[in-house]
Amino acid sequence: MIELQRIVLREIRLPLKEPFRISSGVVKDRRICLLELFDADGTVAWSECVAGENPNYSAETIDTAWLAITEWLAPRVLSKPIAHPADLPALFDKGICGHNMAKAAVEMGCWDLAARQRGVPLSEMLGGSRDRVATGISIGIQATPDALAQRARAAFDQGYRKIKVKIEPGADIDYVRAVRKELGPSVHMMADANSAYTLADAAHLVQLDAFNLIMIEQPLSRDDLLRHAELQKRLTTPICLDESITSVDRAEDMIALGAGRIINIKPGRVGGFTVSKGIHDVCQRSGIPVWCGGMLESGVGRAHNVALASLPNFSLPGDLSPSARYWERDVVTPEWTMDKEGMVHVPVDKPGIGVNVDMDFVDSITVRQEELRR
Ligand code: OSB
Ligand code: MG
Repeated sequence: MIELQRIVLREIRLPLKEPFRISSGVVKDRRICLLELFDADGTVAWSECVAGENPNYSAETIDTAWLAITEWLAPRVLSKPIAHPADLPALFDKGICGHNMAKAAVEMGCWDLAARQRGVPLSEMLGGSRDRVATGISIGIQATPDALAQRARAAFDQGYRKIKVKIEPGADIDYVRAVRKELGPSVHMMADANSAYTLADAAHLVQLDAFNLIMIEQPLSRDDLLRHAELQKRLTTPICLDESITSVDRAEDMIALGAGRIINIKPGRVGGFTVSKGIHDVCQRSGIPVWCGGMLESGVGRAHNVALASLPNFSLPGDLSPSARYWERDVVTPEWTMDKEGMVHVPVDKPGIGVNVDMDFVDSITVRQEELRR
């Protein structure tokens, strides 16, 4: 039983080691919202809201999420006991449209809390079955094909098991060709367009079929399921959807329409772990592989993603980079590391998320804080 007494919201500033550029925008410093949740029984849990500074990936931002959590979501969880975190989507969705990342932040915090109350790792609470998860890297758009190829080479040599490169019109075919040439024919490679194309670009995108990519992620707009189905008919490369998949229903629609053959699950995008598990299960029944995407999370968000990625149908490497890829210093101890085989270890011997939040460091980079009480 969860009986939340208070939630502390913090906004921290975490500078990226280098800017991260995708087709829809660039990030230099992350503004990250962390939640600290306090139960009546003394249990304390953590979660991270993955909304960005700007509404380029989805409609949400850190500021809309802050509003949604303080005004609409926190009051619902602070006012009554919750038997199980899986009950939260129903509690949140009644009369509150959208705001999936805000909902996910509260819901995922409650999963960590419930796991800690039971004394089990979050991965176990979620139904995970692995103690190591394979990791891929996501490389932002670079100035030249050669610069991208050098980045990809360094990442592969570090052990990453999947190399994803961001593409956009003007930085696509030549860039992917250069990476494939550098890495050789057998390395798992993919491209992510973050909705940069339209169906009118189909003939152009067909050129990517020459590079044996394991998938192309989100080529068209988020709402374009029918057009993705049309594009998939023309491509041999499997389409993977990211931005488009915001619910279990939408995943079923993708499968029914043939709009994609793989799903990138980001728990923030779909409203939390309950829906993530639902999508995972629907895909498993339909033979659709899934993998865990990333949103430039700090070590708190990473913990939640690693736990989710330990479920059985997460059969492709996730965007689960270790702390040092993005941060000079992460907010958790121990920091997240990747072994030489490109695997991140699931903290299966610790309750909840399995890492500690470095409070002194968090305090030193907190720029806004609000306490919400019962
Ligand atoms: O489309 O997967 C994406 C980061 C921000 C917004 C969207 C995306 C990404 C990434 C980063 O690809 C993956 C990571 O966190 O390592
Ligand atoms: Mg993506």
